[in-house]
Amino acid sequence: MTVGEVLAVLAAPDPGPLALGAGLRLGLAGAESNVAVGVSRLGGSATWIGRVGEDELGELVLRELRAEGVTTVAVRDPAPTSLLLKERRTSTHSRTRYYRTHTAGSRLSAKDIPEHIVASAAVLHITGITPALGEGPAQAVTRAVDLAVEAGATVSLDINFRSLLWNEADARRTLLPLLRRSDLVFAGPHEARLAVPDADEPEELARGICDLGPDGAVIKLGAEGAYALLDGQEYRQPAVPVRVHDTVGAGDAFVAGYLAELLAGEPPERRLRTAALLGAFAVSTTGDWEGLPRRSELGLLDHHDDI
Ligand code: CKP
Ligand code: MG
Repeated sequence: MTVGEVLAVLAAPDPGPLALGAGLRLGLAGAESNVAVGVSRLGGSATWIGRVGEDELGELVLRELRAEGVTTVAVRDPAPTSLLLKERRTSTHSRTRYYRTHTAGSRLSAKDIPEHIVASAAVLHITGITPALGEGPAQAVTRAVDLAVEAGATVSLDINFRSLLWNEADARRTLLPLLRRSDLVFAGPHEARLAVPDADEPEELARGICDLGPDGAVIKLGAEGAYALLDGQEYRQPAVPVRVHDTVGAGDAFVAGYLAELLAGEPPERRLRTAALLGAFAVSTTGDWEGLPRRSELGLLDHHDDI
C-alpha cells in the first residue's frame, strides 16, 4: 500500500533538447505509483491512494494503474492532474521539469486516507516526495503512518529527496519524524546524509539511520549495488551489470523488488537480489516503470554476460 502523487508525464523518445520541439509520448510517473506497479508485476498486491484531477490526464493515470493490477483509491479533484516533462538530453541523461503546483495531488489531505484500507495493509510504503508537496500531503502521509503503526504494519520510507520541491533543511525537519517511526528506510548516500549528516560511508549511514529507530536501512549505491543493515545484520548486494539507458525510476524499481519479496515472505538475500534485478531492468529500458519485469522475466537478467 502506498500514498502519493501520480503524475502524467510527457516524455521525449529521442535524445536532444526539448526546446527545439519533439513528438512527446504521454504516460504515467510518480515514485509511489512506480513502486506499486513494480510490486504488482511481481505478483504482489498493491494499492495506491491519492488525488487526481477530474481531467483527461487523471483518467489516463488511473486507467494505467488499474491496467497494471494496482488497486486505486483516488479522490477526484477539480484542480488539474500534475504533469512532468521529461527531456532526454543525451542518450544516457534525462532531465525532468515539474508542473505540480496548485494541482490535485498537492491538495491531498489527511481525510483522504481511508482508515480500514491502511489498517489492512501488511506494508505501508511512503516517500519523501509527498510531504514535499505541501502541508496537506504531509499530513496525509503522517495520518497513513499513524494508522499503519497502530495496525502493526511495516512502514517503509524511501527518502527520495527532490531539490526541485524543497531545500535540505525543510526536508530534514519534515522527514526525520517520519523516519523515526519507519521500520525500513531506503536512501541514496546523499539522501541518507539528510538524516545522518556526520556519516559518510554506507556502513555508517545505515548504522546512523538504524540508531534513529528503524530496524532496517538500505543504502542504494547505483552501479555499486547496495549496502543493507537489517536487524543488525549486514548485507552487500552487487548491482546487476547492464547497459544504462535511463536511470530515472531505478530507485523505485529497487524498492519494488525488495518489497515484493518481503510481502512474499522471502529472506533478505532474496529481497536484495530481486531489488538489484529490478533496478537493472529499470535502467536498461526507457520509461520510469514500463520496463519492469514480471516474475517469469526475472531470469532474463539473472546472469552477467549481456552487458
Ligand atoms: O528515485 P527514482 O528515480 O526511482 O524516482 C523517479 C520518480 O516521482 C519519477 O517517476 C518522478 O515522477 C518522481 O520520481 C518525482 O516526482 O521526481
Ligand atoms: Mg529515488
